[in-house]
Amino acid sequence: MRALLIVDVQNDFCPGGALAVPEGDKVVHVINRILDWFDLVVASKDWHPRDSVHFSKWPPHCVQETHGAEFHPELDTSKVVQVVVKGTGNRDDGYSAYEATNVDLEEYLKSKGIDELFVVGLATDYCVRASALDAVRRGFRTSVVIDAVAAVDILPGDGDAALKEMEQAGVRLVTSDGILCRVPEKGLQSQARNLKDEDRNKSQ
Ligand code: VGL
Ligand code: ZN
Repeated sequence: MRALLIVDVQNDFCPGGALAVPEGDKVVHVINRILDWFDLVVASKDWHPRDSVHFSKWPPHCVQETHGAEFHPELDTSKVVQVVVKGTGNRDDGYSAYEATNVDLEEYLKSKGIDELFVVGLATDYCVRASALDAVRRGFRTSVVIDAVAAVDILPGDGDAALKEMEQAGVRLVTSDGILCRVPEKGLQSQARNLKDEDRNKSQ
């Protein structure tokens, strides 16, 4: 059973928000496009109290019950069966959805028979990274959909470095096209090669 984890696709992480990820909103339509492929869809929210030591590192963002903490208005949440909230205490924590305070995400997913998790959302170099690494540690077959994530990139290249780190930890990097074709892209390439070989054999 396969689940999609939508990480922090909230107004404050999108252009115009308090901690905007460059092109953060580009992930929205990609996520909407792949939703139907999953048995279960879960979404996380960064959900901070007004006063948090987390805000000594970051501009205040995703404060509980504010507009900035709401999902992006175009995100299709109709298939989301569980919202998990994290970063809810006055601590610098909650980068991983597995640190959610309203639900034990690992227990929840395992109780639903989920063994395969696809991670999308914001931001590649923080909460997507932490969530995907935690998923691997907890024994889920884990993939990140690389065209459905975007990075803060405080230093240029942070997002790419995070993807590389995740891959080295055992996370598979996939694309939404790859998912919608239901075969990995390498598979497509080798299929194309086989076809060409067949053509050659016929003409010989
Ligand atoms: C995040 C920085 C601070 C994230 C949350 O969702 O990636 N990044 N809080
Ligand atoms: Zn935060």
